[in-house]
Amino acid sequence: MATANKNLSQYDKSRLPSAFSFRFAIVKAQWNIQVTDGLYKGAYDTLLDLGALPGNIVTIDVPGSMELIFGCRQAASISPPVDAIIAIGCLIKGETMHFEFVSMAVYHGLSQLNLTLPVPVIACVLTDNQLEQSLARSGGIHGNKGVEAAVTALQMCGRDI
Ligand code: DLZ
Repeated sequence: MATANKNLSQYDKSRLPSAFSFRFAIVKAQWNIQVTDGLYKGAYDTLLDLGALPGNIVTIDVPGSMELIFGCRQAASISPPVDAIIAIGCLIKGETMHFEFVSMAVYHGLSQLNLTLPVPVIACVLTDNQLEQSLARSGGIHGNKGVEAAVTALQMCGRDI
């Protein structure tokens, strides 16, 4: 899982389907907005680059990463339906156990959604010790995890349950 010294943002467009006919939701947490803005831009621009239409990308803002779970449930019920949902958040470790509890709860909640919703939910939630690590992965020296999430979302589109 280590990503040190790797740029995560490279993808080979020729090996991916077009996103033209698919609809996406991006659910974005406002905490650590500097980071989630960068992740959002990476995901949004990549979906466009892969052929998605701007009108087929729905954005839902939620306060913090804990609320991503509910936001994704909301996204799964919009009409016309979306084909994939990207959850964007950034959790940064503080001095208490809060980080551990929230990180576990968020990833557990998003996993549960993948077991219950008819649409895939892609987790793009950074869990870092320091802000600098998150900045490096949201458009910095380690690329942009939002780009990776958009590619993953496209790869998960069109799969019937
Ligand atoms: C409360 C809190 C803290 C301390 N840290 C973060 C964080 O680093 N990243 C994040 O996305 N959200 C944080 N939150 C807010 C919680 O996700 C949530 O919004 C509140 O606990 C209210 O449910």
